[in-house]
This record gives sequence, C-alpha cells and structure tokens, in this order.
Amino acid sequence: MKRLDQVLAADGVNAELELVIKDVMVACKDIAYKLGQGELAGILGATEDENVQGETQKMLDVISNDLLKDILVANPYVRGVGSEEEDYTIAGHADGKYLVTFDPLDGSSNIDVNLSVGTIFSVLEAQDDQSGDNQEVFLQNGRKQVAAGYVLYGPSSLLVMTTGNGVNLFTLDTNIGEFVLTKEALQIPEDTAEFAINMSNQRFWEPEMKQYIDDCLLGEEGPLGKRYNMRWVASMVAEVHRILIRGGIFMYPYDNRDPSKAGKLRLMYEGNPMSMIVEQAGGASSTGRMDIMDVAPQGIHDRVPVVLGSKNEVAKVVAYHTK
Ligand code: AHM
Ligand code: MG
Repeated sequence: MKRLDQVLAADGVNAELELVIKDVMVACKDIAYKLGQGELAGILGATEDENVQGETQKMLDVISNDLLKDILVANPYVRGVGSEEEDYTIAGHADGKYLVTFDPLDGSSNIDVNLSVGTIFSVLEAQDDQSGDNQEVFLQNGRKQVAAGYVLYGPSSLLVMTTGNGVNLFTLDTNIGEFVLTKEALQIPEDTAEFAINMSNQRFWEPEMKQYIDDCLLGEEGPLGKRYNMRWVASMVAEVHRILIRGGIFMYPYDNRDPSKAGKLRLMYEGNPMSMIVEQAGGASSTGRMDIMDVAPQGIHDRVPVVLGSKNEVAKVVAYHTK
C-alpha cells in the first residue's frame, strides 16, 4: 500500500507543497476523529454566531476551521489562508509560497443527523510579495490551482485529491493514522442519467435550468430520451464523490434570491477545487455559460453557479443555457 507522501513524491510534488498538504491532512485526521466521537465529545449543535455568509455556525464548523487555520498559518510555506468561516484572509509567513483556501466542514447541516460531511481545500501560489492578509493575492482563477482535494467523512474517511496529474483516492487507515492509496486515476463516466439538485428551489432558477430539469423528468418520452434518477444528499463532498465513482451531474444553479444571483456555493472554497478534481477525472464543470475555473474572482467569498460531473451531460446543460 502506498501512503500519501509516497504518492505525492512519485507525482513530482515539491517538498514544500507536500508539507502544506500533509498539514491539511493532520487537521483533517483530527476532524475525522472528533466527528467519530460525535455526541460523546459534546461538540454537536450550533453556536450563537453567524459566519460572514450569514449562516449559523455549528460548533464543529468553528472547531474544524480553527484546526486548519492554526496549523496552516504556522507552516513556513504558507503565505496566507482564506476560509469560508472567516471574514478576512489571514497572513501566514511573509516568504511562504502557497495560499490555501478551505471550507472546513462542508454540508454541516448533516452533522447533527450523523450523515456525510467533508473538508474541501485548494492551494494556489502567491504571485507577488504581498502579505496573505491582503485578499487581492488570492484573487486568481481556478486554473492557477496547484492542488485541490476533499476529505469525505463517511463510513470511512477518504481523501480525494489532485496536483494536476490525475485524481487519486486514499482511505484513512486508522490503525496507522495515514491516508493510503486505494484507487488511482479516477475517471468519471462520460454519460449519466442521474442528476442531483435541490428541487425545492425550482422557482428561483433561470428558465433554462427549469427547462432542463423538466425535460429530465419527462424521461424516455422527453427530448433527452432517457429515464433519469435523482439524488440529493445536501453535502457537496458526498455528491461529488458519488459522481467520481459512478457518474452523475450535480447542480447548484443561478438563484434569484441572492443579490449576486449566483446560487449558494462559493467559488474559492467549493467551485474551484471541485472543478479541478472533476476536470482532472475527465468530467466537466461550468456555470452553465462558462468553465468555472475561468471565472475571475472579485472577492474571496464570491458565489458561483455550479454544474459539474459527467462530461456529456454537463455539455447538454450548457447547450440549454447558450442556445
Ligand atoms: P455549507 O458550506 O454552508 O455547508 O453549504 C454548502 C452545502 C453543500 O454541501 C450542499 O450542496 C448545499 O450546501 C446544500 O444546500 P441546500 O441545503 O440548499 O440543499
Ligand atoms: Mg460549503
């Protein structure tokens, strides 16, 4: 069995980036342990606080955020960090080469019901000599990512990651406390008849997305000519993982409730890292009109409409939006 560090070395990942990724995993192993303890550790439930997105924070959102933030700002190769749970980016080391953004606990509405949640991370290179508490250094498009990954805390804890050389899957071996390689070079099937979307938001979507879903529901008799199945875990990590394993399409589209109209998900913590993973596994990822990784971020907490998964199905959704 190959350990994570052996795989990174074989992929030609430099020692500094390897140490950054390993520190992310130190925090994730701690998060996995705490999630496993659940009620026993007395850390389930909500805090009194809201994050910058106006969402109530769960206790585990805060704990996971602190674990990642503390270990990364102490890493000599990290210039700064940006988190879904922090208002501003935080400086690390002035000569650190890397910037790390993360969603410490994605899908955290699932914690209290003991369902799957995950951590999502993305690594960029710091482009100039500015400090990591200046958010401008983070505002690079997704194509600039040098690594992206997620840890899914499910029946087993899994790491899925890419450094631009395909996507590997690691399983946390709790006996030795290490992520070991369990699947190499994941490839998303190009076609699918399984979609994932929160249907209760239908009236807030654009007509193009409504039309696509209406056509899916028509099954064999409709213009798409096949019978669709639907899944919605309300945990993007679990959703993307299912798609990596058996194909599918995941959508959190344009939504007219939010002033940005961009739906719920965030470009730097969710859209970009998941897009890099999906593209590296042969899938596709779009806003409906352009590739997510080509979107130029204006702010660290920007939101983005997300359509990702099996290549040919994503192309169909894009065709609905661009015809
Ligand atoms: P979070 O980062 O606050 O947990 O929100 C992101 C999550 C995604 O994991 C999931 O796809 C989506 O929110 C579910 O949203 P909804 O509750 O609207 O179905
Ligand atoms: Mg999230």
